[in-house]
Amino acid sequence: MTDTTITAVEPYILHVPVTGNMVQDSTHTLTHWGVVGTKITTASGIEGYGFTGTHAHLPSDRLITDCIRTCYAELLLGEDACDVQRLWHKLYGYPFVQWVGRTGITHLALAAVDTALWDIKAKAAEQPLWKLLGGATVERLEAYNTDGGWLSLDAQTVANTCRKLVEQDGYRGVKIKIGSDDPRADLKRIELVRKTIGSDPTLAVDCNGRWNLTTMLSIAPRLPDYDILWVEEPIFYDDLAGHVRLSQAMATPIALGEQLYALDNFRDFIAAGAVHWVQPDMTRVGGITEWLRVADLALAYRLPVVAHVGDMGQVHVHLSYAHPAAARLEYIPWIRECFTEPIRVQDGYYVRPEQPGAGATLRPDAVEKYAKELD
Ligand code: 0YR
Ligand code: MG
Repeated sequence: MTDTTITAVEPYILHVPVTGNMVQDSTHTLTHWGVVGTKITTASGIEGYGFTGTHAHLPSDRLITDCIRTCYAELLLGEDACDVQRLWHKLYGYPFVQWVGRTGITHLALAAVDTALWDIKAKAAEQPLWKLLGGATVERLEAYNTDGGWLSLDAQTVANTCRKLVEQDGYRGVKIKIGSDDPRADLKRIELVRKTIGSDPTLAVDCNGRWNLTTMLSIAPRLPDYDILWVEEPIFYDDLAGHVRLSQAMATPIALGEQLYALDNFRDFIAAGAVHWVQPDMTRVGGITEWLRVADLALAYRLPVVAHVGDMGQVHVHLSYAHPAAARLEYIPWIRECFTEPIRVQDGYYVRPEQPGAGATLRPDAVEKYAKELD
């Protein structure tokens, strides 16, 4: 048996430039994606990697690595990395840490650790994670592309880029950002994109929590004209009652989940009928362990799961191939070059990974190029 006793926990921070060096949605402006995580070494020499995703703001990224270094590491050293479920609860339930953060920073840190543990478990089993989780439940996992739809691009550029994505690159679906100060301008943007890509490809829109119920209700009746697959984060992330009212009043389905931290939050939204496309992100919900619970919950309600890719798909491709509720997966290519097995989309479908592990193993040259100091 491979000795997977944990001997070292070493956090890291990488800042990797985004496409075109700057993108905006209604709520965020970013120049880099933060790959903030940890390497975990075991007695046998197997190294696990796991990370969360941030908007590459060094002071807040360091809160995450500090949590791993100063609180979680001592709970992990000497433990068997393969006891993933037990260790998740040991860390999550650690009273001192839970007191200061049942969600937020501590949860992003937990996601990095949990992923590294799953990575070790899969490497020890010499299997890609999707295989360890029980095998692929679909032949091909559809990818949809978000990287052409930024709010920082003018409507014509978005429309042209989306046309290229579907006509040349083979995507069957795209997502564009909305949520500007002028909702009528957003409607024009949606109209132009739909006209440009034609009626076949799916078109989703993402408001990133920016609008209120009144604004959203004012444009909702127009959305069916453009055959919108879903409206994502239409109003503020935690407004459960607002989402319930919106889902009763709007014909277009609602997608959300990238800002929800725990199984309990998903239970509330799902049970209330406030979400149709369930979008857990393993980098936010405390890792793979909790993501699988959320996906099981969605399955119990027969709702489709479309992970939000805070990991840019590196790990979610494994989870989505393995989980029967997963319906498709977002694609954004920003951090591919950091990994020994970068995600790949061919003819609109994700290529199934082959390397043992969870897909998070860093290339040394990427670390060299993008690493930031922890102090
Ligand atoms: C960039 N995907 C999202 C990015 C993305 C955000 O701000 O973080 O747009 O997370 O909403 O669906
Ligand atoms: Mg989103």
